[in-house]
Amino acid sequence: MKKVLITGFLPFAGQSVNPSQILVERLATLPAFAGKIRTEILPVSYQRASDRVRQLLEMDEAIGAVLMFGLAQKRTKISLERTAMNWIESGIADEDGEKPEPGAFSPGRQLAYFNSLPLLEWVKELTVMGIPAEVSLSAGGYVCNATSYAVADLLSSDDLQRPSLFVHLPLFTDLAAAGAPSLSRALQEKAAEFLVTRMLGSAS
Ligand code: PCA
Repeated sequence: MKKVLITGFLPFAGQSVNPSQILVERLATLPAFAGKIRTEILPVSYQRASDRVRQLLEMDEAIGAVLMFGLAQKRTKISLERTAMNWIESGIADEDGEKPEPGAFSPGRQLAYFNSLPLLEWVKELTVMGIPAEVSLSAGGYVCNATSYAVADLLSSDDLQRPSLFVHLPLFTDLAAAGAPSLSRALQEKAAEFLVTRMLGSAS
């Protein structure tokens, strides 16, 4: 049985929590997924996050798919990212103080990867479950996109044809400022479980 590698991110930019970390740590405790998932919380660092996921994928051949979560605090829906771009462009530094000029993350490599998992179907299923969800065309130009790109680029040259998916999450409503974009923790937990199940079904 193939496992799914599931990643979240540590808090960044002075925030005290990252919902992706909380959701991933919760997934690791669920009996339904015991033995089927490997979880990891990544630092919000271009270099260290991509090095770590690469290391995990190279270390563990039982990993058959990768599901990554991160925070997109201006969004109100669970966003399934269609693309992973070979581009960094952000107004803020990462947690190592790196703030590269806009440019390629991996110079000379493919410009972008487009996800061919059935994202629209999954969005429809989530919507039927009462969970606001969407396909998003860009994961932005910061560490989430770069990490997603690093994984897609690595897996593209891998014989195992392992799929990956990046999912951006809104803030939890109970942790967001009044009126700020958010989505309830309960719905985000349900969405995360659904996506793990679908990725387990897609693992190769
Ligand atoms: N969100 C950031 C990086 C870490 C996270 O959770 C992003 O969208 O790039």
